[in-house]
Amino acid sequence: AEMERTFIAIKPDGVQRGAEDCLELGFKLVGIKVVVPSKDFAQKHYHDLKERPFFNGSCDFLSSGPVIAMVWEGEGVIRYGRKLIGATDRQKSEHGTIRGDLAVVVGRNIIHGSNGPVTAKDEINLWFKPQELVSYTTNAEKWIYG
Ligand code: DAT
Repeated sequence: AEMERTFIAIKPDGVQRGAEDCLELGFKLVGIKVVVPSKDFAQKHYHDLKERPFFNGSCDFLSSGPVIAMVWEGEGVIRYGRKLIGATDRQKSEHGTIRGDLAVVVGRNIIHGSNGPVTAKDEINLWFKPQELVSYTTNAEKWIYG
């Protein structure tokens, strides 16, 4: 598989509930920062949902407090990240997923993860400047990738 990068964010409810350490991926963290997104910024992040009835509410919510924004790197990291996060609606999330275990209602679901390579690229560009991302090799990589 291709080495890829995904954008993951702990949303304001996840930060307030102390879920910031709930991500234990065997992947490489290449960018992280704490931001309070403006409403305008949240609208850019959720632009795909512009026509949906919950668009405004989702943007208000995302901009309501600190978000922990991250970029993770590895083979298959986009799909694996989504799997670990669980379904949008907590009721449809499996046990052992972050949303399945921690979320209660659909609009308050703790965490965001890019849903594919195109959105991952867009979201990383929106949230991070290139110089905020690092490239490095971990000692574990030769064991992980062979
Ligand atoms: P995801 O966050 O799983 O990628 P999405 O992109 O479809 O899901 O929606 C983005 C956010 O919008 C989601 O995390 C919570 C909110 N949302 C989605 N569907 C909703 C609904 N039916 N009612 C209320 N909020 C919703």
